[in-house]
Amino acid sequence: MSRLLVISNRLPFSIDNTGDEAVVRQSSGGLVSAIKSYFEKADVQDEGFSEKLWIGCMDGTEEEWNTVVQRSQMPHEFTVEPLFPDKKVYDDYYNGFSNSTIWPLFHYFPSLVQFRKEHFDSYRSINQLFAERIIEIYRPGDVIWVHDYQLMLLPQLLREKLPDASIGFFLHIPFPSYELFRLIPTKWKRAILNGLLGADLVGFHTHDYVQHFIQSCKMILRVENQFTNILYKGQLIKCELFPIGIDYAKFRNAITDDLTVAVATKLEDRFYNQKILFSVDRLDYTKGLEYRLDGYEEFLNKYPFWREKVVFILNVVPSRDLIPAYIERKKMIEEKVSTINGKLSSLHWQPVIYRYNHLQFDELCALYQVADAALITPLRDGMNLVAKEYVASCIDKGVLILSELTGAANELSEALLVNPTDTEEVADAIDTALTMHLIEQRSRLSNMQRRIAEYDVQKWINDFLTNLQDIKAQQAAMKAHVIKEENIRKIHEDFLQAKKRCILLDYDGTLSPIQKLPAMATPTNDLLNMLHDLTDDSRNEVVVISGRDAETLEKWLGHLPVILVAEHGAAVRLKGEDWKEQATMSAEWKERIRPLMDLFVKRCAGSFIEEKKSTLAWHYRNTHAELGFSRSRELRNSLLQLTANTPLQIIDGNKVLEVRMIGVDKGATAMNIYKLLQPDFILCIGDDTTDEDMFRALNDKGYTIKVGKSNTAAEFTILSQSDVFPFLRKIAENSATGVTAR
Ligand code: GDG
Repeated sequence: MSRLLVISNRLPFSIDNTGDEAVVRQSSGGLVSAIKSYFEKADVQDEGFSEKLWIGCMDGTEEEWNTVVQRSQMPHEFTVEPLFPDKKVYDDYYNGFSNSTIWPLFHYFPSLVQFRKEHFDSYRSINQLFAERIIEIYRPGDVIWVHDYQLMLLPQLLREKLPDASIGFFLHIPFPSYELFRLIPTKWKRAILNGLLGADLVGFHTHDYVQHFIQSCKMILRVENQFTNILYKGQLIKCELFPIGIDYAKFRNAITDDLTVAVATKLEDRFYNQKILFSVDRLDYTKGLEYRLDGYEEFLNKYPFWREKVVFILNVVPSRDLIPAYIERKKMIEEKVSTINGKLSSLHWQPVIYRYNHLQFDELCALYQVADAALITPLRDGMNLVAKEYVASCIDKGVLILSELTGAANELSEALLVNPTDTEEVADAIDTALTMHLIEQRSRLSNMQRRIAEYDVQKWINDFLTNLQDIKAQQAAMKAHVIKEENIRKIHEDFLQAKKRCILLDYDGTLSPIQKLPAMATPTNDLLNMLHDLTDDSRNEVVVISGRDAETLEKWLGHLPVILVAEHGAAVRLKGEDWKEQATMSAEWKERIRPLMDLFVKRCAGSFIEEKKSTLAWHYRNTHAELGFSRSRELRNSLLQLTANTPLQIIDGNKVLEVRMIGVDKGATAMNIYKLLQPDFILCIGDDTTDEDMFRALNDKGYTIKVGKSNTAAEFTILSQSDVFPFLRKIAENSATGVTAR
């Protein structure tokens, strides 16, 4: 049975040195809450894992850890693998790149972002440290699940050493829009995307984050995607949304838990004649605490009726208190609390009760249960578990006021959704919440509770792991098509036995790599020599079948004894003969099509028209990736209208739209050549969508091979254009052997 390796920056504990003896303390935070509940609850056997390991950093030294562990109770549900990085490197990685670059940028605070090379270098070193330890621990069959923004380089570092491993990655914070992501220096942003694409499955909280990530990959790495699948370095990678859930049962069970009931009763007694407004967050500028306080102050000013009848319990949990932006924030919040309390308190009433501390679980649940409303108003939040935990804890009353800028707002639509910076809207929402009829409160709560109960943390984890398994299965199915040594051997055998062989080869993307401009794809000497070797054997007929015009093919390959097919079959040059056009066409139609293509060249910078004898092509490979694609769809629609009821067809190629006469395609042309030559061996290789016609026509007659991974009618695939040459070389060598043997 396989093991589950969960990797996160920190382990879910810290060493507390404040007492007489150092002890291990549980830490709080969204990621820890989720994974810990899963680990504590899940029956190891049910989950299909023989063991669960949690790998993460610990502060202090290994010796301290060993001493503390002996004294403290460690979890028995999972095995802990602590890492002890160098303090300075860790500081630059954690307080530096992770929390002073990625965190502010991904939460839309570009003004707080620092770009420092030494921070990024340390980020890379710590990711490398994780990679080394995981590679040591890894056993084939293990499932590796990497968590969060501190470890975005790790999946690729693992992939390089463990090419077959199942690697999942989940980002707990937002993935920002491309406009923000592109602010990162080029080398680093490429490294981050490349790092993440080392995973088989990349998970996010919301659809928007998935789309932002795919857009950045397309714009920066120029990768291709099919819906939420990305093809990268020959690997299929799935990007999917998995909105994180909570341990619903744990919060429901707390309702009857003695300790929690005792705290809740005390709170109710203390505030028996007051409504309770509650919030709990880590201290973080993303949580919008100053705006929240402004909104509350505005509420007390706009609705003075509520003075002395409401109290706001604001619990802030210490976090990242070495980073200046956090220290400043704490000061600002504390000043604001003092101002509100100073201005509005009476002898019997204090409007804000502020705590800067960690709450025990029973205290947290009791506060959730007694609060008449929760005020959860981050300026940005990947998801926000507090909102879900509050809803889960409500018994027969409670209103959630939630920022629309949290991931949770997508699922909790019955909350009072507010823009956190709009203090008047927040003030009004507090009033609406506190005056809402109980029937309405319960109806809103029960809808949200049903949803949260259904997709709890257990479902979230299972869903992620099942998707990871599925994508591995899809990759395996795709790999089945990838040509293997045994297939190549069989092709060689058939080739050597054949008396008449026909080898049909597409040019761009097959014999020659795709270039920025068509004119740059001139054949190399190696290619010419290889074609020459192939044609040296009189049993071989080599056909270069291309979308290029006859003039270019003649210039580049005309001296070789090969059959040349130009413009997908519009013109053919048999061996030793002149070019023959397959259909006599007037070029008149081009005059109607060209103005439309011209218009699109103007509307899409980087696109250009290629005019061939019987084809007009609009290329968009050098354009802005998304704009180019969307303009190509518009142009295609306009062309379809313009060519309706005419003998013209539109061919959707690889970053090119072509217009030409119906009936001229590589499939029909390949069939004509087949009939003419009557070979007993056929090998056909191509990369483009236009080559699919040829594969379909020849599939039952010989070997068809597609270059690149995507859906194809061909029997085999070769992963990259650079692999075509060695493959053909092998055939050419055997062919030469054949010549010698004759
Ligand atoms: C990140 C993303 C995403 C908080 N204070 C105490 C305490 N907590 C627990 C809460 C909750 C968790 O910590 C906080 O989770 P959030 O989701 O609200 O926020 P982040 O820590 O920023 O989490 C976030 C999350 O990851 C999961 O993917 O939702 O968007 O930023 O579970 O209950 N627990 C206790 N005492 C406290 O004082 N016991």
